[in-house]
Amino acid sequence: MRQAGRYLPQYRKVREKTTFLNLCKTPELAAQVTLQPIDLLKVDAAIIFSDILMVPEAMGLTLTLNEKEGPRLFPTIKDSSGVKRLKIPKPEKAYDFLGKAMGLVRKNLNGSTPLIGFAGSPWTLMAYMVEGRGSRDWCGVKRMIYGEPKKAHQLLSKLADAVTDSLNFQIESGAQALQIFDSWGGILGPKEFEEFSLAYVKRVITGLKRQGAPVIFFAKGSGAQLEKIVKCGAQVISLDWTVDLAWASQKTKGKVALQGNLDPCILYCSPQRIRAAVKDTLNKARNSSGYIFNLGHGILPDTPPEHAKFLVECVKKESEK
Ligand code: 1CP
Repeated sequence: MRQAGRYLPQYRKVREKTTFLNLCKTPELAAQVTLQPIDLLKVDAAIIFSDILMVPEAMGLTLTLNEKEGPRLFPTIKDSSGVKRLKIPKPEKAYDFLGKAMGLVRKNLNGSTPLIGFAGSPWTLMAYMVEGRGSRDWCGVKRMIYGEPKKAHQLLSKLADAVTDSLNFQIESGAQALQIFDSWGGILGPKEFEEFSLAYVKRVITGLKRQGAPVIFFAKGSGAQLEKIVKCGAQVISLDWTVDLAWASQKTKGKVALQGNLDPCILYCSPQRIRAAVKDTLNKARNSSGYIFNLGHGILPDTPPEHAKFLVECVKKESEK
């Protein structure tokens, strides 16, 4: 989960010389930082270095990213004319850099490690496009779904098409699994989650030409909706640490595999503490129908890299037992 990033000195070295957007859009550099955690941590999968906000940018919004403020999108979507102005990008053109970076990564990995492609869920992208940035309470986007649901559905429908196209393009470019990040589904009530998030995730998954590639759905903060989420069409459900994996295994047995769900803050602690948390997580997942160890959310920028390395070694050792 954000395994390439600022906590790695090797990433910071590449990033010092260029902007984040330039890094994403220069295939050689994007490939280089994608491969760093494979070499340094020995993780079992590569995830292409990009960002979920590349799709809104390709649809016509301006994306900026500065270190202190995080990403910004403008103009924000306020009304139907804002929705109408959004383009459905032609993936070969809009994400040419991404396709090339994936080609380079696949060539370098030479079959040894699988490559994951990804996108934000339509709902999570809509939240950023209406607010223009990450938000504490997401009032603007909530006002739209409660007050002007028709407008929200117009936007989500367009986003579902753009996300489907982006993921299909990534499959064609070499992705061997796809992950859909619904980072902000958890701010919604159960009914709204189904109507504004899950319905569009289902639509995206239905539109995929997967060619056997499994789909992983990351349901941040939405553990309470697990029974509905199981039916979204994904082969794997990725959970955060607020969900008990033993409970989730029981609910999903025979239906989907699970991924997750260690709190990334564990990585601030001692190796002993990390090992205990890994053992506990693996133990809770032992009755699931397939399991992929992961963090429950993105690795934090001040994580000691040697702790991340220890985590990977520990997971490999403990899961052999
Ligand atoms: O300054 C820097 O160098 C930029 C920091 C950074 C990085 C390393 C951003 C800005 N994005 C990324 C890469 C990234 N983003 C990856 C790379 C692959 C990997 O995992 O190694 C992935 C998969 C993402 C996905 C992403 N971007 C999500 C979904 C997952 C999640 O964390 O919930 C989200 C919500 C974003 C938006 C985003 N991009 C960047 C930041 C700081 C944020 C969060 C902004 C916020 O909500 O406040």
